[in-house]
Amino acid sequence: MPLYLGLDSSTQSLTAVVLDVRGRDRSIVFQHALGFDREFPAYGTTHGVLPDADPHVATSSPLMWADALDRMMGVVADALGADVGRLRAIAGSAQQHGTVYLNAGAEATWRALSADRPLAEQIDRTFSRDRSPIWMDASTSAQCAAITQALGGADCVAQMTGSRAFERFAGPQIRKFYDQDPDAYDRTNAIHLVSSYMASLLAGRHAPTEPGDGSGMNLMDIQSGTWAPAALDATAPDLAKKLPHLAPSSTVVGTLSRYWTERYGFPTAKVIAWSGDNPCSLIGTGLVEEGRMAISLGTSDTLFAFMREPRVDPRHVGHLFGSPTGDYMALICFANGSLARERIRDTYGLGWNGFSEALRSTRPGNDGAIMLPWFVLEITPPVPTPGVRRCGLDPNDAAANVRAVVEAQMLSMAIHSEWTGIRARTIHATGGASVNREILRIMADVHDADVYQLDVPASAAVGAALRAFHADEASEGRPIAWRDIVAGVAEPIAASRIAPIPENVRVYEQLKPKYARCEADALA
Ligand code: ADP
Ligand code: XUL
Repeated sequence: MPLYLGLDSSTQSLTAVVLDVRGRDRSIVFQHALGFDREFPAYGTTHGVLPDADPHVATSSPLMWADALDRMMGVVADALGADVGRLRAIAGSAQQHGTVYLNAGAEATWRALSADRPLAEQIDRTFSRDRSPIWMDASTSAQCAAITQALGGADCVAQMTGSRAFERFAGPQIRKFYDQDPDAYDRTNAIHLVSSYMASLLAGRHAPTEPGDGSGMNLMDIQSGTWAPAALDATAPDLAKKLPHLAPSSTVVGTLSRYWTERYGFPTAKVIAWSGDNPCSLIGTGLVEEGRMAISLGTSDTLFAFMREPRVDPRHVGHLFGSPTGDYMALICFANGSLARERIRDTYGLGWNGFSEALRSTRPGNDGAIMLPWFVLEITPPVPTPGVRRCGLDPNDAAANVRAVVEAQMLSMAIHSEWTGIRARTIHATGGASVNREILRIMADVHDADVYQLDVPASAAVGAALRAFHADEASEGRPIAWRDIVAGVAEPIAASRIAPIPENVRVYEQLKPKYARCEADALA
Protein backbone atom coordinates (compact mmCIF):
# COMPACT_ATOMS: atom_id res chain seq x y z
CA MET A 1 0.00 0.00 0.00
CA PRO A 2 1.67 3.21 -1.15
CA LEU A 3 2.22 6.39 0.85
CA TYR A 4 2.59 9.84 -0.71
CA LEU A 5 4.27 12.83 0.87
CA GLY A 6 3.04 16.36 0.19
CA LEU A 7 5.16 19.29 1.39
CA ASP A 8 4.16 22.95 1.45
CA SER A 9 6.91 25.54 1.81
CA SER A 10 4.82 28.60 2.57
CA THR A 11 5.69 32.08 3.77
CA GLN A 12 5.72 31.24 7.47
CA SER A 13 6.16 27.49 7.72
CA LEU A 14 6.91 24.16 6.10
CA THR A 15 4.04 21.68 6.32
CA ALA A 16 4.08 17.95 5.57
CA VAL A 17 1.16 15.60 5.05
CA VAL A 18 1.26 11.90 4.29
CA LEU A 19 -1.48 10.35 2.20
CA ASP A 20 -2.18 6.63 2.60
CA VAL A 21 -3.85 5.03 -0.43
CA ARG A 22 -5.54 1.66 0.08
CA GLY A 23 -7.59 1.11 -3.05
CA ARG A 24 -10.51 3.50 -2.82
CA ASP A 25 -9.74 4.26 0.83
CA ARG A 26 -7.52 7.32 1.11
CA SER A 27 -6.61 9.08 4.30
CA ILE A 28 -4.19 11.65 5.63
CA VAL A 29 -2.22 9.65 8.20
CA PHE A 30 0.31 12.31 9.24
CA GLN A 31 0.48 16.07 9.32
CA HIS A 32 3.10 18.36 10.83
CA ALA A 33 4.19 21.98 10.45
CA LEU A 34 7.46 23.72 11.31
CA GLY A 35 7.10 27.48 11.81
CA PHE A 36 10.17 29.34 10.53
CA ASP A 37 10.37 32.09 13.17
CA ARG A 38 10.05 29.72 16.10
CA GLU A 39 11.90 26.64 14.88
CA PHE A 40 14.70 28.44 13.01
CA PRO A 41 15.35 31.61 15.03
CA ALA A 42 18.98 31.84 13.84
CA TYR A 43 17.79 33.17 10.47
CA GLY A 44 16.04 36.11 12.13
CA THR A 45 12.74 36.08 10.23
CA THR A 46 9.49 37.63 11.42
CA HIS A 47 6.46 35.87 9.96
CA GLY A 48 8.94 34.23 7.60
CA VAL A 49 10.34 37.52 6.27
CA LEU A 50 13.82 39.02 6.85
CA PRO A 51 14.07 42.53 8.30
CA ASP A 52 14.72 45.32 5.80
CA ALA A 53 14.93 49.09 6.10
CA ASP A 54 12.82 49.49 2.94
CA PRO A 55 9.16 48.69 3.73
CA HIS A 56 8.57 47.73 0.08
CA VAL A 57 11.22 45.00 0.20
CA ALA A 58 10.31 41.50 1.38
CA THR A 59 12.92 38.75 1.25
CA SER A 60 13.53 35.44 2.96
CA SER A 61 16.34 32.95 3.30
CA PRO A 62 16.59 30.08 0.81
CA LEU A 63 19.06 28.44 3.19
CA MET A 64 16.40 28.46 5.91
CA TRP A 65 13.92 26.75 3.57
CA ALA A 66 16.54 24.02 2.95
CA ASP A 67 17.22 23.72 6.67
CA ALA A 68 13.50 23.27 7.30
CA LEU A 69 13.29 20.64 4.56
CA ASP A 70 16.14 18.70 6.19
CA ARG A 71 14.50 18.83 9.63
CA MET A 72 11.07 17.93 8.23
CA MET A 73 12.35 14.91 6.33
CA GLY A 74 13.78 13.65 9.63
CA VAL A 75 10.45 14.21 11.36
CA VAL A 76 8.57 12.37 8.60
CA ALA A 77 11.01 9.43 8.62
CA ASP A 78 10.66 9.13 12.42
CA ALA A 79 6.88 9.30 12.25
CA LEU A 80 6.61 6.67 9.52
CA GLY A 81 9.06 4.29 11.22
CA ALA A 82 9.04 0.92 9.51
CA ASP A 83 6.42 2.18 7.04
CA VAL A 84 8.89 4.59 5.47
CA GLY A 85 9.62 1.95 2.82
CA ARG A 86 6.04 2.38 1.55
CA LEU A 87 6.75 5.95 0.44
CA ARG A 88 6.32 6.00 -3.32
CA ALA A 89 6.46 9.65 -4.35
CA ILE A 90 6.87 13.17 -3.03
CA ALA A 91 5.46 16.36 -4.51
CA GLY A 92 5.43 19.87 -3.16
CA SER A 93 3.79 23.23 -3.04
CA ALA A 94 5.54 26.52 -2.42
CA GLN A 95 4.71 30.17 -1.94
CA GLN A 96 4.45 31.57 -5.45
CA HIS A 97 6.64 34.17 -7.17
CA GLY A 98 9.74 33.90 -4.92
CA THR A 99 13.08 33.35 -6.70
CA VAL A 100 16.30 31.56 -5.72
CA TYR A 101 19.64 32.49 -7.34
CA LEU A 102 22.30 29.76 -7.63
CA ASN A 103 25.87 29.67 -8.84
CA ALA A 104 27.47 27.11 -11.14
CA GLY A 105 28.54 24.87 -8.25
CA ALA A 106 25.05 24.11 -6.95
CA GLU A 107 24.25 20.90 -8.76
CA ALA A 108 27.64 19.31 -8.10
CA THR A 109 27.27 20.21 -4.42
CA TRP A 110 23.80 18.59 -4.22
CA ARG A 111 25.18 15.40 -5.76
CA ALA A 112 28.11 15.17 -3.37
CA LEU A 113 26.27 15.86 -0.10
CA SER A 114 27.44 13.79 2.81
CA ALA A 115 24.60 12.16 4.70
CA ASP A 116 26.09 12.68 8.14
CA ARG A 117 26.05 16.48 8.04
CA PRO A 118 23.11 18.90 7.94
CA LEU A 119 22.06 20.09 4.47
CA ALA A 120 22.24 23.82 5.21
CA GLU A 121 25.91 23.86 6.19
CA GLN A 122 26.83 22.01 2.99
CA ILE A 123 24.95 24.21 0.49
CA ASP A 124 25.60 27.65 1.95
CA ARG A 125 28.08 28.50 -0.82
CA THR A 126 25.77 27.58 -3.69
CA PHE A 127 23.88 30.90 -3.80
CA SER A 128 24.74 33.91 -5.96
CA ARG A 129 22.31 35.89 -3.81
CA ASP A 130 21.72 34.90 -0.21
CA ARG A 131 18.28 36.50 0.02
CA SER A 132 15.26 35.51 -2.03
CA PRO A 133 12.66 38.13 -2.89
CA ILE A 134 9.21 36.76 -2.06
CA TRP A 135 5.60 37.49 -3.03
CA MET A 136 5.19 40.23 -0.40
CA ASP A 137 7.83 42.37 -2.12
CA ALA A 138 6.49 45.53 -3.75
CA SER A 139 9.76 47.20 -4.71
CA THR A 140 9.83 46.63 -8.47
CA SER A 141 7.41 49.23 -9.86
CA ALA A 142 10.12 50.71 -12.11
CA GLN A 143 10.92 47.27 -13.51
CA CYS A 144 7.21 46.52 -14.08
CA ALA A 145 6.87 49.76 -16.02
CA ALA A 146 9.94 49.01 -18.14
CA ILE A 147 8.81 45.45 -18.93
CA THR A 148 5.30 46.66 -19.74
CA GLN A 149 6.63 49.27 -22.10
CA ALA A 150 9.01 46.88 -23.80
CA LEU A 151 6.19 44.39 -24.42
CA GLY A 152 3.73 46.95 -25.79
CA GLY A 153 1.48 47.67 -22.83
CA ALA A 154 -0.28 45.98 -19.91
CA ASP A 155 -2.76 44.17 -22.11
CA CYS A 156 0.02 42.63 -24.19
CA VAL A 157 1.76 41.38 -21.04
CA ALA A 158 -1.50 39.97 -19.69
CA GLN A 159 -2.46 38.27 -22.95
CA MET A 160 1.02 36.78 -23.24
CA THR A 161 1.68 35.69 -19.64
CA GLY A 162 -1.77 35.56 -17.97
CA SER A 163 -1.24 38.65 -15.78
CA ARG A 164 -0.04 42.20 -16.35
CA ALA A 165 3.37 42.93 -14.78
CA PHE A 166 3.06 42.65 -11.00
CA GLU A 167 5.71 43.79 -8.53
CA ARG A 168 5.86 40.44 -6.75
CA PHE A 169 6.18 38.33 -9.93
CA ALA A 170 9.50 36.66 -10.71
CA GLY A 171 10.27 38.54 -13.95
CA PRO A 172 10.27 42.07 -12.48
CA GLN A 173 12.22 40.73 -9.48
CA ILE A 174 14.88 39.20 -11.74
CA ARG A 175 15.14 42.46 -13.68
CA LYS A 176 15.64 44.40 -10.45
CA PHE A 177 18.44 42.04 -9.41
CA TYR A 178 20.11 42.53 -12.79
CA ASP A 179 19.64 46.34 -12.57
CA GLN A 180 21.09 46.57 -9.07
CA ASP A 181 23.84 43.95 -9.14
CA PRO A 182 24.75 42.97 -12.72
CA ASP A 183 27.93 41.19 -11.56
CA ALA A 184 26.01 38.92 -9.21
CA TYR A 185 23.48 38.36 -11.98
CA ASP A 186 26.34 37.28 -14.27
CA ARG A 187 27.56 34.87 -11.59
CA THR A 188 24.08 33.37 -11.43
CA ASN A 189 23.93 30.06 -13.23
CA ALA A 190 20.33 29.10 -12.42
CA ILE A 191 17.25 30.99 -11.24
CA HIS A 192 14.61 28.82 -9.62
CA LEU A 193 11.20 29.49 -8.17
CA VAL A 194 10.88 28.36 -4.54
CA SER A 195 9.01 25.33 -5.88
CA SER A 196 11.64 24.10 -8.35
CA TYR A 197 14.45 24.91 -5.88
CA MET A 198 12.92 22.66 -3.22
CA ALA A 199 12.34 19.86 -5.74
CA SER A 200 15.98 20.21 -6.84
CA LEU A 201 17.21 19.73 -3.27
CA LEU A 202 15.24 16.50 -2.99
CA ALA A 203 16.31 15.08 -6.35
CA GLY A 204 19.89 16.39 -6.24
CA ARG A 205 19.56 17.90 -9.72
CA HIS A 206 18.00 20.95 -11.33
CA ALA A 207 14.23 20.41 -11.38
CA PRO A 208 11.99 21.92 -14.06
CA THR A 209 9.56 24.80 -13.60
CA GLU A 210 5.99 23.62 -13.62
CA PRO A 211 3.45 25.69 -15.64
CA GLY A 212 1.13 26.39 -12.68
CA ASP A 213 3.91 28.18 -10.83
CA GLY A 214 5.56 29.35 -14.07
CA SER A 215 2.49 31.48 -14.77
CA GLY A 216 3.40 33.63 -11.74
CA MET A 217 6.53 34.96 -13.41
CA ASN A 218 5.47 37.25 -16.30
CA LEU A 219 7.86 35.09 -18.34
CA MET A 220 5.83 32.14 -19.58
CA ASP A 221 3.54 32.07 -22.60
CA ILE A 222 0.31 31.13 -20.87
CA GLN A 223 -1.19 29.45 -23.95
CA SER A 224 1.72 27.21 -24.89
CA GLY A 225 3.35 26.72 -21.48
CA THR A 226 6.77 27.61 -22.93
CA TRP A 227 9.06 30.53 -22.08
CA ALA A 228 8.00 33.65 -24.00
CA PRO A 229 11.18 34.89 -25.75
CA ALA A 230 9.95 38.50 -25.88
CA ALA A 231 9.24 38.50 -22.14
CA LEU A 232 12.67 37.01 -21.39
CA ASP A 233 14.32 39.68 -23.55
CA ALA A 234 12.35 42.41 -21.79
CA THR A 235 13.52 41.14 -18.41
CA ALA A 236 17.28 40.47 -18.34
CA PRO A 237 20.09 39.33 -20.69
CA ASP A 238 20.81 35.64 -21.21
CA LEU A 239 17.83 34.70 -19.08
CA ALA A 240 16.91 31.64 -21.16
CA LYS A 241 20.20 30.01 -20.11
CA LYS A 242 19.50 30.55 -16.43
CA LEU A 243 15.90 29.34 -16.23
CA PRO A 244 15.07 25.65 -15.81
CA HIS A 245 13.06 24.10 -18.61
CA LEU A 246 9.29 24.07 -18.31
CA ALA A 247 7.73 20.64 -17.88
CA PRO A 248 4.23 19.33 -17.11
CA SER A 249 3.06 19.20 -13.54
CA SER A 250 3.16 15.40 -13.43
CA THR A 251 6.85 15.23 -14.41
CA VAL A 252 8.97 12.78 -12.42
CA VAL A 253 12.09 14.86 -11.71
CA GLY A 254 14.06 11.88 -10.46
CA THR A 255 14.26 9.91 -7.25
CA LEU A 256 15.27 11.04 -3.77
CA SER A 257 19.01 11.66 -3.85
CA ARG A 258 21.47 9.58 -1.86
CA TYR A 259 21.57 12.25 0.87
CA TRP A 260 17.96 11.54 1.85
CA THR A 261 18.07 7.77 1.49
CA GLU A 262 21.27 7.47 3.56
CA ARG A 263 20.52 10.15 6.12
CA TYR A 264 16.95 9.17 6.97
CA GLY A 265 16.46 5.70 5.46
CA PHE A 266 14.00 6.82 2.78
CA PRO A 267 13.48 4.54 -0.23
CA THR A 268 14.33 5.94 -3.68
CA ALA A 269 10.87 7.50 -3.89
CA LYS A 270 9.96 9.52 -6.99
CA VAL A 271 10.35 13.27 -6.74
CA ILE A 272 7.53 14.96 -8.67
CA ALA A 273 7.76 18.56 -9.92
CA TRP A 274 6.66 21.06 -7.27
CA SER A 275 4.02 23.69 -7.99
CA GLY A 276 2.76 26.91 -6.43
CA ASP A 277 0.55 26.95 -3.36
CA ASN A 278 -2.48 28.26 -5.25
CA PRO A 279 -2.39 25.62 -8.01
CA CYS A 280 -1.85 22.96 -5.30
CA SER A 281 -4.78 24.34 -3.28
CA LEU A 282 -6.93 24.03 -6.40
CA ILE A 283 -6.33 20.27 -6.23
CA GLY A 284 -6.49 20.18 -2.41
CA THR A 285 -9.95 21.76 -2.48
CA GLY A 286 -11.15 19.35 -5.16
CA LEU A 287 -11.48 21.86 -8.01
CA VAL A 288 -10.65 19.52 -10.86
CA GLU A 289 -13.60 20.17 -13.13
CA GLU A 290 -15.63 23.03 -14.52
CA GLY A 291 -18.46 24.63 -12.61
CA ARG A 292 -16.71 24.64 -9.25
CA MET A 293 -14.99 27.46 -7.46
CA ALA A 294 -13.53 27.91 -4.03
CA ILE A 295 -13.74 30.95 -1.84
CA SER A 296 -11.25 31.16 0.98
CA LEU A 297 -12.32 33.50 3.76
CA GLY A 298 -9.01 34.21 5.45
CA THR A 299 -7.30 37.43 6.51
CA SER A 300 -7.98 38.46 2.95
CA ASP A 301 -10.59 36.68 0.84
CA THR A 302 -9.50 34.73 -2.22
CA LEU A 303 -11.63 33.34 -4.99
CA PHE A 304 -10.16 30.66 -7.20
CA ALA A 305 -11.64 28.50 -9.86
CA PHE A 306 -10.85 25.77 -12.33
CA MET A 307 -10.93 26.99 -15.96
CA ARG A 308 -10.92 24.88 -19.11
CA GLU A 309 -10.18 27.73 -21.56
CA PRO A 310 -7.62 30.42 -20.82
CA ARG A 311 -9.30 33.78 -20.28
CA VAL A 312 -7.54 36.93 -19.13
CA ASP A 313 -9.08 39.62 -16.93
CA PRO A 314 -9.60 42.63 -19.28
CA ARG A 315 -9.14 44.91 -16.25
CA HIS A 316 -5.88 43.14 -15.33
CA VAL A 317 -6.81 42.69 -11.67
CA GLY A 318 -7.35 38.93 -11.53
CA HIS A 319 -4.76 36.33 -12.50
CA LEU A 320 -4.79 33.48 -14.96
CA PHE A 321 -2.53 30.65 -13.80
CA GLY A 322 -1.95 27.13 -15.06
CA SER A 323 -3.62 24.28 -13.19
CA PRO A 324 -1.76 21.06 -12.29
CA THR A 325 -4.38 19.20 -14.32
CA GLY A 326 -2.99 20.84 -17.47
CA ASP A 327 -5.94 23.25 -17.60
CA TYR A 328 -6.10 26.74 -16.10
CA MET A 329 -7.17 28.51 -12.95
CA ALA A 330 -8.38 31.99 -12.09
CA LEU A 331 -7.23 33.68 -8.89
CA ILE A 332 -8.71 36.88 -7.51
CA CYS A 333 -7.66 38.47 -4.19
CA PHE A 334 -9.75 40.78 -2.02
CA ALA A 335 -7.71 42.53 0.66
CA ASN A 336 -10.69 43.52 2.82
CA GLY A 337 -11.75 40.04 3.92
CA SER A 338 -11.80 38.94 7.57
CA LEU A 339 -10.01 42.17 8.23
CA ALA A 340 -13.11 44.17 7.24
CA ARG A 341 -15.52 41.79 8.97
CA GLU A 342 -13.51 42.11 12.18
CA ARG A 343 -13.47 45.93 11.95
CA ILE A 344 -17.27 45.98 11.76
CA ARG A 345 -17.59 43.37 14.50
CA ASP A 346 -15.36 45.43 16.79
CA THR A 347 -16.79 48.84 15.86
CA TYR A 348 -20.22 47.69 17.05
CA GLY A 349 -18.87 45.77 20.04
CA LEU A 350 -20.06 42.38 18.81
CA GLY A 351 -18.51 38.94 19.04
CA TRP A 352 -18.91 36.44 16.20
CA ASN A 353 -22.18 35.28 17.79
CA GLY A 354 -23.51 38.82 17.75
CA PHE A 355 -22.27 39.20 14.18
CA SER A 356 -24.19 36.08 13.11
CA GLU A 357 -27.26 37.19 15.03
CA ALA A 358 -27.19 40.52 13.13
CA LEU A 359 -27.14 38.60 9.84
CA ARG A 360 -30.08 36.46 10.96
CA SER A 361 -32.12 39.47 12.08
CA THR A 362 -31.77 41.49 8.86
CA ARG A 363 -33.28 41.02 5.41
CA PRO A 364 -31.39 40.00 2.25
CA GLY A 365 -30.69 43.12 0.20
CA ASN A 366 -30.51 45.27 3.37
CA ASP A 367 -33.37 47.46 2.04
CA GLY A 368 -30.99 48.76 -0.61
CA ALA A 369 -28.35 50.03 1.85
CA ILE A 370 -24.81 49.56 0.55
CA MET A 371 -21.31 49.70 2.04
CA LEU A 372 -18.00 49.82 0.18
CA PRO A 373 -15.84 48.11 2.81
CA TRP A 374 -12.41 49.46 1.91
CA PHE A 375 -10.81 49.59 5.35
CA VAL A 376 -7.39 48.98 3.80
CA LEU A 377 -6.10 49.48 0.23
CA GLU A 378 -8.25 47.16 -1.84
CA ILE A 379 -6.73 45.00 -4.58
CA THR A 380 -10.02 44.08 -6.30
CA PRO A 381 -11.16 46.54 -7.49
CA PRO A 382 -7.95 48.60 -7.19
CA VAL A 383 -8.74 51.36 -4.68
CA PRO A 384 -6.10 54.09 -4.54
CA THR A 385 -7.12 55.51 -1.14
CA PRO A 386 -8.68 53.39 1.56
CA GLY A 387 -11.87 54.49 3.28
CA VAL A 388 -15.30 53.04 3.95
CA ARG A 389 -18.14 54.48 1.91
CA ARG A 390 -21.85 54.12 2.75
CA CYS A 391 -24.73 54.57 0.28
CA GLY A 392 -28.11 54.87 2.07
CA LEU A 393 -26.68 53.06 5.10
CA ASP A 394 -27.10 54.47 8.62
CA PRO A 395 -23.70 54.23 10.36
CA ASN A 396 -25.49 53.87 13.72
CA ASP A 397 -27.43 50.77 12.71
CA ALA A 398 -25.15 47.95 13.85
CA ALA A 399 -27.10 45.06 12.32
CA ALA A 400 -27.47 46.80 8.94
CA ASN A 401 -23.73 47.49 8.86
CA VAL A 402 -22.92 43.84 9.57
CA ARG A 403 -25.15 42.73 6.72
CA ALA A 404 -23.76 45.48 4.48
CA VAL A 405 -20.13 44.40 4.89
CA VAL A 406 -20.84 40.76 4.02
CA GLU A 407 -23.20 41.57 1.14
CA ALA A 408 -20.63 43.99 -0.27
CA GLN A 409 -17.91 41.33 -0.16
CA MET A 410 -20.06 38.72 -1.88
CA LEU A 411 -21.42 41.14 -4.52
CA SER A 412 -17.93 42.38 -5.25
CA MET A 413 -16.70 38.79 -5.70
CA ALA A 414 -19.57 38.03 -8.07
CA ILE A 415 -18.99 41.20 -10.13
CA HIS A 416 -15.21 40.95 -10.29
CA SER A 417 -15.17 37.27 -11.23
CA GLU A 418 -17.47 37.70 -14.24
CA TRP A 419 -14.47 37.88 -16.60
CA THR A 420 -13.64 34.25 -15.83
CA GLY A 421 -16.80 33.21 -17.67
CA ILE A 422 -17.30 30.56 -15.00
CA ARG A 423 -20.83 29.86 -13.89
CA ALA A 424 -20.21 28.06 -10.60
CA ARG A 425 -22.92 25.69 -9.45
CA THR A 426 -20.84 24.65 -6.48
CA ILE A 427 -18.64 26.71 -4.19
CA HIS A 428 -16.21 25.15 -1.73
CA ALA A 429 -15.80 27.51 1.23
CA THR A 430 -12.54 27.39 3.18
CA GLY A 431 -10.55 29.61 5.53
CA GLY A 432 -11.24 30.73 9.10
CA ALA A 433 -14.54 32.51 8.46
CA SER A 434 -16.04 29.57 6.57
CA VAL A 435 -17.22 28.18 9.92
CA ASN A 436 -19.81 30.98 9.87
CA ARG A 437 -22.90 29.62 8.13
CA GLU A 438 -24.71 32.97 8.13
CA ILE A 439 -21.91 34.37 5.96
CA LEU A 440 -22.13 31.30 3.71
CA ARG A 441 -25.90 31.78 3.35
CA ILE A 442 -25.26 35.19 1.72
CA MET A 443 -22.51 33.62 -0.43
CA ALA A 444 -24.99 30.98 -1.71
CA ASP A 445 -27.71 33.53 -2.46
CA VAL A 446 -25.48 36.12 -4.16
CA HIS A 447 -23.68 33.52 -6.32
CA ASP A 448 -26.79 31.38 -6.84
CA ALA A 449 -24.71 28.30 -6.05
CA ASP A 450 -24.62 25.48 -3.53
CA VAL A 451 -22.04 26.29 -0.89
CA TYR A 452 -20.22 23.52 0.96
CA GLN A 453 -17.83 23.70 3.87
CA LEU A 454 -14.57 21.90 3.30
CA ASP A 455 -12.56 20.15 5.95
CA VAL A 456 -9.08 20.26 4.38
CA PRO A 457 -6.98 22.31 6.80
CA ALA A 458 -3.72 22.18 4.85
CA SER A 459 -5.16 22.29 1.34
CA ALA A 460 -1.88 23.17 -0.43
CA ALA A 461 0.05 20.29 1.20
CA VAL A 462 -2.87 17.90 0.64
CA GLY A 463 -3.01 19.04 -2.98
CA ALA A 464 0.71 18.29 -3.28
CA ALA A 465 0.26 14.77 -1.85
CA LEU A 466 -2.60 14.15 -4.30
CA ARG A 467 -0.38 15.38 -7.15
CA ALA A 468 2.29 12.88 -6.05
CA PHE A 469 -0.31 10.10 -6.16
CA HIS A 470 -1.52 11.20 -9.60
CA ALA A 471 1.96 11.52 -11.11
CA ASP A 472 3.14 8.20 -9.66
CA GLU A 473 0.24 6.26 -11.13
CA ALA A 474 0.54 8.05 -14.48
CA SER A 475 4.26 7.32 -14.67
CA GLU A 476 3.52 3.62 -14.13
CA GLY A 477 1.15 3.63 -17.10
CA ARG A 478 -1.99 3.63 -14.92
CA PRO A 479 -3.39 7.15 -15.33
CA ILE A 480 -6.22 7.95 -12.92
CA ALA A 481 -8.81 10.65 -13.67
CA TRP A 482 -8.42 13.71 -11.43
CA ARG A 483 -11.96 13.31 -10.14
CA ASP A 484 -10.97 9.88 -8.76
CA ILE A 485 -7.69 11.22 -7.39
CA VAL A 486 -9.40 13.79 -5.13
CA ALA A 487 -12.32 11.50 -4.19
CA GLY A 488 -12.63 10.96 -0.48
CA VAL A 489 -9.83 13.41 0.42
CA ALA A 490 -10.46 16.83 -1.07
CA GLU A 491 -14.22 16.62 -1.04
CA PRO A 492 -16.75 18.93 0.60
CA ILE A 493 -18.74 17.82 3.61
CA ALA A 494 -22.05 16.68 2.04
CA ALA A 495 -24.11 17.59 5.10
CA SER A 496 -22.78 21.14 5.11
CA ARG A 497 -24.58 22.13 1.88
CA ILE A 498 -26.29 25.51 1.84
CA ALA A 499 -28.58 25.79 -1.18
CA PRO A 500 -29.49 29.17 -2.67
CA ILE A 501 -33.00 30.46 -1.92
CA PRO A 502 -34.56 31.62 -5.25
CA GLU A 503 -36.31 34.60 -3.65
CA ASN A 504 -33.03 35.90 -2.20
CA VAL A 505 -31.20 35.21 -5.47
CA ARG A 506 -33.62 37.60 -7.21
CA VAL A 507 -33.02 40.29 -4.59
CA TYR A 508 -29.27 40.12 -5.22
CA GLU A 509 -29.68 40.09 -8.99
CA GLN A 510 -31.31 43.48 -8.62
CA LEU A 511 -28.80 44.75 -6.08
CA LYS A 512 -25.76 43.78 -8.17
CA PRO A 513 -26.02 46.60 -10.78
CA LYS A 514 -26.76 49.07 -7.99
CA TYR A 515 -23.63 47.96 -6.11
CA ALA A 516 -21.57 48.17 -9.32
CA ARG A 517 -22.77 51.76 -9.89
CA CYS A 518 -22.02 52.73 -6.29
CA GLU A 519 -18.51 51.28 -6.68
CA ALA A 520 -17.93 52.98 -10.03
CA ASP A 521 -19.08 56.35 -8.61
CA ALA A 522 -16.73 56.00 -5.65
CA LEU A 523 -13.79 55.20 -7.92
CA ALA A 524 -14.59 57.86 -10.53
P1 ADP B 1 -5.22 33.27 7.42
O1 ADP B 1 -4.87 31.87 7.03
O2 ADP B 1 -5.42 34.20 6.26
O3 ADP B 1 -4.35 33.86 8.47
P2 ADP B 1 -7.62 32.01 8.45
O4 ADP B 1 -8.11 31.33 7.22
O5 ADP B 1 -7.03 31.17 9.52
O6 ADP B 1 -6.67 33.22 8.11
O7 ADP B 1 -8.86 32.82 9.05
C1 ADP B 1 -8.76 33.50 10.24
C2 ADP B 1 -9.95 34.45 10.39
O8 ADP B 1 -11.17 33.74 10.51
C3 ADP B 1 -9.86 35.27 11.65
O9 ADP B 1 -9.10 36.41 11.42
C4 ADP B 1 -11.32 35.60 11.90
O10 ADP B 1 -11.61 36.91 11.43
C5 ADP B 1 -12.11 34.62 11.07
N1 ADP B 1 -13.11 33.90 11.85
C6 ADP B 1 -12.92 32.94 12.79
N2 ADP B 1 -14.11 32.53 13.31
C7 ADP B 1 -15.10 33.24 12.67
C8 ADP B 1 -16.53 33.28 12.74
N3 ADP B 1 -17.22 32.52 13.59
N4 ADP B 1 -17.17 34.13 11.91
C9 ADP B 1 -16.50 34.90 11.04
N5 ADP B 1 -15.15 34.91 10.94
C10 ADP B 1 -14.46 34.09 11.75
C1 XUL C 1 -0.55 34.64 -5.23
C2 XUL C 1 0.29 35.10 -4.10
C3 XUL C 1 0.16 34.41 -2.82
C4 XUL C 1 1.33 33.52 -2.55
C5 XUL C 1 1.23 33.11 -1.09
O1 XUL C 1 -0.39 35.38 -6.39
O2 XUL C 1 1.06 36.02 -4.23
O3 XUL C 1 -1.04 33.68 -2.74
O4 XUL C 1 1.34 32.42 -3.42
O5 XUL C 1 1.95 32.02 -0.78
